[in-house]
Amino acid sequence: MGLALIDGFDDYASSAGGEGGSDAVWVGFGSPPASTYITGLLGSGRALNLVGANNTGGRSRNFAQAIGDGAILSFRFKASQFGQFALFGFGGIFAKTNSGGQIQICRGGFDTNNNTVILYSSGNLAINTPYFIEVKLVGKTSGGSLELFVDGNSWGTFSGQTQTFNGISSVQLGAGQSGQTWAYDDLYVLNDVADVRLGDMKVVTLLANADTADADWTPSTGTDGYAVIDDDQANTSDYLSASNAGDLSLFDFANLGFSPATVAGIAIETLGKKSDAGTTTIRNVVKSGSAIANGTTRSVGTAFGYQAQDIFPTDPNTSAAWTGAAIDALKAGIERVA
Ligand SMILES: [Ca+2]
Ligand SMILES: [Ca+2]
Ligand SMILES: [Ca+2]
Repeated sequence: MGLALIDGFDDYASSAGGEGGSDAVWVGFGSPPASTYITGLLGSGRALNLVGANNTGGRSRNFAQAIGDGAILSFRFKASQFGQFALFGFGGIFAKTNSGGQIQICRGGFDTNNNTVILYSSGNLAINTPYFIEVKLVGKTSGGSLELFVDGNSWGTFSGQTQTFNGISSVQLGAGQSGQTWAYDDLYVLNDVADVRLGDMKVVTLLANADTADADWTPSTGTDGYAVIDDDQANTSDYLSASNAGDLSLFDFANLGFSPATVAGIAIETLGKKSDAGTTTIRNVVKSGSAIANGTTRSVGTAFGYQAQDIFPTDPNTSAAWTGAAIDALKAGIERVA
């Protein structure tokens, strides 16, 4: 149970299709919308702003781990216009809207044709208005269930066959017709419908702002490690490198600047590559107090790519939920494992 994916869309490279851009993890299919970024839908950070190309195209992101039949998708959303176009997909359902802003959730593939509507929303979305949408899905060929929430209110339920297959492994985002812009922000997925819906949450991105005593990785320029990874928009023009197994660098990160009522978890995602033949594995590391938590050890390829996220739902120092103070004090970074 817990978080399977967090994406605040804040720190992708300015060129969505380049190294470090969001298109590397939100992979286009069909006639995919163009990925651009706008100011975050709560007024800070960034949001993914998809510019429609074709209603049968979208962008898809897989979860790091399979999450079984039941999950909850949550995200903030704003559209410039509605029509009979694909809004989001989740497992084997997809949602479209009519021109009045009603959400219609279908069983079938990510397009607008020849699919069975299984849920008509009880309310209508308005254009140019941010909403927080939650979709609680048991995705099965029989015995499934579906509930749609908008701004915390139930907008409809369905029980029965929700999908043409069992299981949920990815989420898709659409953008409607050419010229329409559909923006997404603060997206997260809970991997079990038994999880309590977290509701309207904000994803905050913190950047490294100081080195620590653990400083084995070498900056490509200058002497401060943090200074090559503190990019507000990810870039690969400067970077850290490590040659030896066991090399570890941990960094201080900027403070939140506010006191969160609750913290559902933190995620670390690394953009990296190797420059030589042979096995190269790395892992993300979080240090809280004197407690260390390691992410999954993963191989890196020869082209810059994002590693799958490591999500730490609890503070390793307390085994309880993170507090704002603990996040402000944490150190995090990267270890070369082999
Ligand atoms: Ca954001
Ligand atoms: Ca950099
Ligand atoms: Ca800090």
